[in-house]
Amino acid sequence: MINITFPDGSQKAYEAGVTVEQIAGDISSGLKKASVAGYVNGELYDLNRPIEQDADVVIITRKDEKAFEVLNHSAAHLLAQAVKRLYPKATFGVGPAIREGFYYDIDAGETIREEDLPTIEKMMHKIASEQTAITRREVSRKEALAFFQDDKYKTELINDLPEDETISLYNQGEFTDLCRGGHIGSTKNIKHFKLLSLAGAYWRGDSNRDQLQRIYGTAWFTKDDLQRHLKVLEERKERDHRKLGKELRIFELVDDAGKGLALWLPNGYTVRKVLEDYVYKLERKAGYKHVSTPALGTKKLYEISGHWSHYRDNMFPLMERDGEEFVLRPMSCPHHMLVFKSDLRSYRDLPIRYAEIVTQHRYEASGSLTGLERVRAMTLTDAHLFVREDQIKAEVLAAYNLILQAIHDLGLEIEYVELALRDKIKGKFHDNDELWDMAEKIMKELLDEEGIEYTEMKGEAAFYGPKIDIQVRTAMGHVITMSTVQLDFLLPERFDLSYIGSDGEKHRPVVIHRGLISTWERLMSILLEQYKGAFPTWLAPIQMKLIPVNNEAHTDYAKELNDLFNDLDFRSELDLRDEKLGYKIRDAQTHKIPYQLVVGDNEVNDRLVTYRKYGSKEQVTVTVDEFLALVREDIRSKGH
Ligand code: TSB
Ligand code: ZN
Repeated sequence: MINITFPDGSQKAYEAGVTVEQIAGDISSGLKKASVAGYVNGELYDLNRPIEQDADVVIITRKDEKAFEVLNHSAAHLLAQAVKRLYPKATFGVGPAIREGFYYDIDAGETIREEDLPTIEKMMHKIASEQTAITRREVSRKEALAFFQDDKYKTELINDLPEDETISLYNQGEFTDLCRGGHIGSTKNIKHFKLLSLAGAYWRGDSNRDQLQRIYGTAWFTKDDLQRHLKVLEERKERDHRKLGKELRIFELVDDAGKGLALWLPNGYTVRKVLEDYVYKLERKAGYKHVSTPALGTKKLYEISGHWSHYRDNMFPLMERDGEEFVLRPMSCPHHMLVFKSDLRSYRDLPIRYAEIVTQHRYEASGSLTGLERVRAMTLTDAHLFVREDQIKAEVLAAYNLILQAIHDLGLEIEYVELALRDKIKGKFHDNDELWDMAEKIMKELLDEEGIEYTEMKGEAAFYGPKIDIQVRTAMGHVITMSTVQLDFLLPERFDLSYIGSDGEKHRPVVIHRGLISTWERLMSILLEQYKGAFPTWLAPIQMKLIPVNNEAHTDYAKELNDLFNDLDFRSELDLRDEKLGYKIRDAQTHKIPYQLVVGDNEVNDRLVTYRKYGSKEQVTVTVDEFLALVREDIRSKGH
């Protein structure tokens, strides 16, 4: 007999070999039905895995988040089994559960197409209806290697497992997978699922290795939950910045221009210009000085900074002409170091904050490029702050708070704050442990002192130091970095920067790298998705559209208004196209223009404005002055 202890402290004796499912059933039949897996002494256990010794047991039911993960992980196995039946030559990479579903990386031996997904899904349903038990078996490393001897991916995974790791195989019918578990007991429990999409994925995320095909799907416990989720996905598609960017004529990505090299169209450029003015003013007020430096630099500059040895994979290849070597810059920090060095500095001059809206180029893997979200040519709202050691915390905090203000002004929401630290991967980070320890300690202390909640991410630091990254969630559901504050003791040393202290001696400043609101590219992708393309008035490319009811009778007055609005720095346009009124109104509507002004007899005769605000059905008639006042207030408040 073994002793089972429950979360409330109560205990009960069972025969050794009892399962979580039996224990749940012993408590109530309802619990048995709702149970999905269990924690046995903290380890995830399948419902049907025997418990052999005394244990603390927590039953995981459908309501728990973990249950969703278990279900989706089992759905990934079901997908692999179905693919194997349809493509007998298929081998598999990894197939985990993810936030809203699952995926499996597949080498099918031939190309799977989007149109094949329904067939695969049908096969999954067929296998599910076979009601096969999903069972676990622990094996030795030797057995595991023998079992997967013809499968190079699984063989590599097995060889990479730590020596003391228990290796387990999961079996369902003719299909067996290398897997830690847990799983859902039987294929019959996987009923409500859908395959969603197909993408390319490199084996182990390494662009030098095999390209596999990744099938994404999602599985739920009830039909209703699945339907609801599919609806959310549909709505998200409507928000996809790639779709909106095209419809609203914000940007284009054209093959002949180059992958990840976006063309900004007039509407997009206008928003960008407004944002640029906004950033310039915000930074000036906060004590930043603006500089401008070239997009091209010498190779030597990047050798000094360390980019050449740590960041070269992300850089476009070297250019050479008449014995001179150039690189297209991936970052502006080296230039800003030189700007700092261009003069003698005293402790009284610090902090010095150099800001620049920087166009830079990075060679991102082609598979990772996503609309405007991840591109190869980008313009960053960048700054480098040169500070004394006693100023570090105050300046990091002030930079962080300025970021919060900008994010608030833009109406965006932070998903979470991440503290990106180094790990021991060779070559990726500079190797002065002392500087790393110091920088990481300061960042942690600061976040703790300020009560800022954060998630630590090892291995995500910049090569020169730790970063506080502010993360947002995109409409498609992935989390990306919006803003960043980074602490750097390395570049000041490499560039031999100094200032004269109050003691008359030379001292080394510290550098804080700061990205305010990301790059225009990434920011635009986030804004489009956040606002579904309906920009608040202060950002809207066109703020008001004037539409005369009758081109002959009403044009003069409409033109007069349009001139007045433009003179007052509003972005106003007059629609004089030879089209029907209804068409023009619909057109202004599809372009999500904040104010739509229809000019007819009434407006002309009484010198009035009749407007309709985007998103409202109501037509409002006011005097010109009233209209100006309300638009001014709308712009001033940034729509808040
Ligand atoms: C902040 N040297 C620092 C700078 O001083 C730097 O470049 N940091 S960074 O590498 O983290 O990049 C800054 C920001 O640029 C990121 O936080 C992210 O918002 C944005 N960004 C990075 N890569 C891309 C890309 N490929 N496409 C669009 N935006 C990007
Ligand atoms: Zn920098």
